Amino acid sequence: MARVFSGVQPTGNLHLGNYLGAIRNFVPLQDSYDSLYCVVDMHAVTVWQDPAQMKTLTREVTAAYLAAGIDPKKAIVFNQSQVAAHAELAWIFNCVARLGWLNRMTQFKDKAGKNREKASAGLYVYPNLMAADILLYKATHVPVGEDQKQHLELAHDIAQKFNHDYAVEIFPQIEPLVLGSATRVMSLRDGKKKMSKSDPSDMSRIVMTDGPDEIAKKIRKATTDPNALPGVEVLTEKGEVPDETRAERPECWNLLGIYAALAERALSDVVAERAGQQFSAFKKALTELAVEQLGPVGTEMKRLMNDPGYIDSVLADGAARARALAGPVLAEVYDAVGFLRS
Ligand code: AQP
Repeated sequence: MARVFSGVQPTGNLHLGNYLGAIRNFVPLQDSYDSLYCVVDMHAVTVWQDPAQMKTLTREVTAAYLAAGIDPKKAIVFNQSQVAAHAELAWIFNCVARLGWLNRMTQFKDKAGKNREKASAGLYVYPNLMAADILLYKATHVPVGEDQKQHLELAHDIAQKFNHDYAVEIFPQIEPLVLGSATRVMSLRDGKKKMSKSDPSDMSRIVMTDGPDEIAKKIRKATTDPNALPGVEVLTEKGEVPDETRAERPECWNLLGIYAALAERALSDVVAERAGQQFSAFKKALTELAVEQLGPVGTEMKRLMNDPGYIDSVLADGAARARALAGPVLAEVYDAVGFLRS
């Protein structure tokens, strides 16, 4: 069976973008793929994390996976730092990836900002660790939001260079699975910025554990423009939003996209239904839908968070199963590299 790997960082503020762009899409895959879903705590510490919060936030991502419908008996659910082979393979990949490749990564540029000299070395080699996460299990399919596509291309290049340099066929081709219609959910305050955990404004994102009142308030206050909702005539023949059209009303298209994704309907269908409507009415409908879809997931997350013993047992079981898969692949890699093992 083909294998899927994906991960989410335990950096708090899990939001609608993480849910629609990644976590929700993991669920159906567990029935058709051998699946590993990781809480990537080693990625999280590439920027400063409060040690007093890390364990809670690791349990929170695990709770989000389970509450969304991931079954830990079918999929392997674990946190990265419990499987040392991730770091071991990442070191090999640090020696395979070229500086020129890493210099092109836009996420490093965004996260390091102007103060590049002060960024951690870990943040710079983050994509190499991500390549190791996937390739340690010879995973071929990686469900992610659109923002991770560049990192996956790099992982693919690392795999191919390793195979080429060591004249082996250890690593497979990697295919990104950018699924659903909300592959890039934007901030509720600024439709040109992606919805993000680290945005200083809480009003920019709907958090997975937000209750009905918080969801209603955030949607009511979401930035919009004074015009009514557009009709299908502005869409392409395939029902897509042309880039120039999106750029004219980014907040409007973001809310329509969120509605379509939550309802699991085609965007063109939603646009046809809502054409000419005022934002006040549309925001009410969007609030109802968001509360209906997210409410049960948030409630279940909170219930699971009250049972840390159970969550830790899921992670321990997942880590043991992950180590059993990772060991032979790392041995194959070390052999190819020529490391002496006694
Ligand atoms: N806005 C988004 N729309 C769609 N998908 C998204 N993802 C993140 N933001 C959006 C997807 O969520 C998965 C897990 O992401 P992560 O935990 O690695 O964190 P991130 O991408 O760093 O998340 P943020 O919110 O963007 O955090 P900060 O603020 O730290 O930059 C990935 O599959 C990602 O594509």
